[in-house]
Amino acid sequence: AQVAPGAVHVPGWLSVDEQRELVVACREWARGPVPIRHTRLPNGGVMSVRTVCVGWHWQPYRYTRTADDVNGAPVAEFPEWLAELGRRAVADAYGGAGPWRAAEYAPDTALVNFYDGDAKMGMHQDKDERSEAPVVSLSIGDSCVFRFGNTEGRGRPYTDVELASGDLFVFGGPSRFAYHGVPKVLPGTGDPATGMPGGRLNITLRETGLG
Ligand code: MD5
Ligand code: FE
Repeated sequence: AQVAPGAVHVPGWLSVDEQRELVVACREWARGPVPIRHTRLPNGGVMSVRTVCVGWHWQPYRYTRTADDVNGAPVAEFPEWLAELGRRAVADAYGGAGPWRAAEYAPDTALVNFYDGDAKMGMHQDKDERSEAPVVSLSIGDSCVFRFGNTEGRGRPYTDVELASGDLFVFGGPSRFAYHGVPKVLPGTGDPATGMPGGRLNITLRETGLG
């Protein structure tokens, strides 16, 4: 369903098997070479979600190849199968008619966010990428309330959408730079068969636009 121009929600896009494989991959990335951690913000705050990056390391508010703010290690390589999954996501969400051609989608970073029952993400824009390419978002585990806003500011108007395990969301075109956040996770709503015993996993694929 189109939530706004370029913003498409595809419920139940991932099979339980695909979700389980992604959980295994994310669990491996969470161990290293850069361990998953709560990101520290320059203003002294600490994010409630835990994040591990693949391909490029996001630190507020830039991308680097090494995790200078964690252990200095180079981040894990971005696998080709994940780029292929991203192209399939763009193709299925836009059906050949959206703001981006799936064959030309070449994500080079994934941000893996783990939310426990109390974690939230405040309203923000993703603008550290030097690319207009869409962001592909995959949700696994507990459902959440996802707040999709506007490009002007953190306030109204916004639309609250429930994102459940297996859901795909693609943000492209005019929606790419909209404010958005996760005001709450809904504990106990996941399917243990995915390998997530509790909490929510979100994987976002992006093009950094960096060489
Ligand atoms: C999440 N993650 O559920 C979300 C999914 C993040 C983040 O927000 O920055 O790690 S990605 C949602 C997103 C990305 C790019 C644009 C828009 C939404 N949007 O225009 O609404 O953990
Ligand atoms: Fe974001």
